Amino acid sequence: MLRALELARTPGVPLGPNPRVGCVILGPDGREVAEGFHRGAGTPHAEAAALHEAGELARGATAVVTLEPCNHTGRTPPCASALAAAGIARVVFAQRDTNPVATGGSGTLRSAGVDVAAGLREPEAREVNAAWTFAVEHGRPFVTWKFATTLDGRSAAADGTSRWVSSLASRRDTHRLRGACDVMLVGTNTVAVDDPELTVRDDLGEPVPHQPLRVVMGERDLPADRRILNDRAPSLHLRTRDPGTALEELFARDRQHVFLEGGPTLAAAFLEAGLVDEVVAYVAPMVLGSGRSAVADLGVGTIGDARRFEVTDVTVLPHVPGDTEEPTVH
Ligand code: AOF
Ligand code: ZN
Repeated sequence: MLRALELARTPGVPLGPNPRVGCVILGPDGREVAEGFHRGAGTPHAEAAALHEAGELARGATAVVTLEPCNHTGRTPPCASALAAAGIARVVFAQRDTNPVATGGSGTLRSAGVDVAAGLREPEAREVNAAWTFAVEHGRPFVTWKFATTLDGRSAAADGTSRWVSSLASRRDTHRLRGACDVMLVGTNTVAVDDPELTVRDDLGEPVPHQPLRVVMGERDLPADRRILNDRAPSLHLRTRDPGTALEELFARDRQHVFLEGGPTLAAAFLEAGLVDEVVAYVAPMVLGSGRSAVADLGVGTIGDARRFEVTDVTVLPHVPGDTEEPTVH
């Protein structure tokens, strides 16, 4: 299973709607006879890749898979039946597949006389596909809210200036995090005021190959000259102000991880709806005493009603030589 997990994590697989899955086939003497992993939506599943490599050696063998074999004909045929048809005697998998379209592989395998064991190294397998797992289990994408403030929680000075937010270290960090998501989300107001491009760029400012979908939500029309509508990455305008509706639409489009980069109003809407799952806060070592708050009024009047989170990680972002901006803590 450790080898199957390693296969699932093979670098270079493009981020897409499908989970990353690894599979190892062991002969009757316990030695590996074949292995495979999934290379992205539309390509063979891990089990199919391993069965292909195993050929006749699959007969009487054990398949070790990081995810329960699928039970459906989607972009590819069902793996549960393929494993049984190939003569696999035993399947050991880590994570149960609760994806409604694919679930039920264990039952199909058992009915075909295959011995099935579940749950080996399940936490590691869930971690490989954390966003996919969350989305399948909650029926909506996972939401990471990213924002930057001063020590006193201001995201811009009274005159609207906020240039320190673009410290080189925090910008690099943001691009890294954006690249791991499949949606970047802002409101129409941010697009009107800041006109962000919202692409993932390398240090030379060039867009990287994988670009998350750039999404603007809000009922207002967007002027056609906005950078978010340029052709450097795909973009989408969702004409709703309701966070739940927006997430529903994104889930329907197979999106699993939203990077929320909007301003105070959008942040407040998601927090109020209880739809922020993770927070990435860049805190600059400066105090303004006035200026725009990072979050609009949430209707919290007493401390007991505060929205609370747990600290999981604190990193001091090192100052990049030559950068004139202040260092930030992430
Ligand atoms: C994968 N790779 O190795 C396994 C998957 O319609 P499809 O072919 O895109 O199927 C996607 C679903 O199949 C996926 O969400 C998961 O539930 C199941 N198993 N998927 O992409 C694999 N074993
Ligand atoms: Zn499959």
